[in-house]
Amino acid sequence: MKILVIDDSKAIRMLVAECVKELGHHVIHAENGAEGLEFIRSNDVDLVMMDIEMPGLNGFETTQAIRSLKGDDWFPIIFLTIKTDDDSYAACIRAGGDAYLAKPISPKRLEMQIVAMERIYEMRRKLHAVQRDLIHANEALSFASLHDQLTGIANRRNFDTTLLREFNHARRDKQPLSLLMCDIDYFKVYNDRYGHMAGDDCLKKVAEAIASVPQRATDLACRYGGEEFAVIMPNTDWQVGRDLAEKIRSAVSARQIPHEGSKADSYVSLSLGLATYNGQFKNIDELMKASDDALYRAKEKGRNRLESA
Ligand code: GH3
Ligand code: MG
Repeated sequence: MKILVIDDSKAIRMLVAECVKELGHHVIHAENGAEGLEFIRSNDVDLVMMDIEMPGLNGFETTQAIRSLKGDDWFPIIFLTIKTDDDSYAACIRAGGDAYLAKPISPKRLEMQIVAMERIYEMRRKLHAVQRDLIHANEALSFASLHDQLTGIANRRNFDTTLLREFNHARRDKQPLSLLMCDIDYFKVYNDRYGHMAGDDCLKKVAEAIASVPQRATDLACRYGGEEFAVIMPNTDWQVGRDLAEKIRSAVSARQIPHEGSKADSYVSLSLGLATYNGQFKNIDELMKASDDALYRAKEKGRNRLESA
């Protein structure tokens, strides 16, 4: 443990340091409350042993300052005091102390007090480790709940909540909102020819290509389902939406993923449908229907192209 000893008496500090070092702990000295507080402000400590009567801040004041500085980051504080009456003991505990040792200090009691505090320290360390693991597990869970396992981009659930939120923003702020639906051409044929594993690999590359185009933090590329992708583009008008959609189509073509069974191109290609909300749709279903209809037209017209509403 890293033990901070705050006492204006050098003799006491030396005595404590000797005992503590023998137990294999690291000791830091501070001559007064202000110096101890300064150390704690920028360093981690595991245990504080502190005199009560000191020039400047006394032990109680220093303890209160430490507790308010550290908030939930608790560590034990042991007072070293000549006052052993009940009132002094109560004052120690009320001030935020955890134990006290009477002066003159008995090395044996000091040692045992540290052993007892070490047990609490160890429990606290384990608790922190479990807490850290829980935080990581929570982060991983929340990422998994919003991202597609295969491609790593946003999933359908993420799409649904984001589209609804952005639609409401667009309606309230009277801003455009573009929604692009993308579908891989002849993907069933691709799977049949190259196998399901190669199909999965293709989906990953296509997702990466699609997600590489939109640059704004508010844009969201999603795997809508199967071999269908969607891109939500808030504050994006029809013309800019079209430019981005064309860039997405080119980005996928540029990956040059061979697709011998496709009648649209010799490489994997996308058909895309864009719709831009400008106040004309009552809800997201109408916006989605408009981009779906545009996608359908792109398929009808021969695939590997963009159609927009
Ligand atoms: P179109 O050009 O009209 O879009 O035809 P298509 O073959 O792409 O469309 P269709 O809906 O007929 O077939 C989609 C295929 O996508 C069928 C399905 O097996 C495949 N697919 C969907 N999800 C996955 C997946 O996660 N992995 C793989 N490998 N294939 C998938
Ligand atoms: Mg398809």
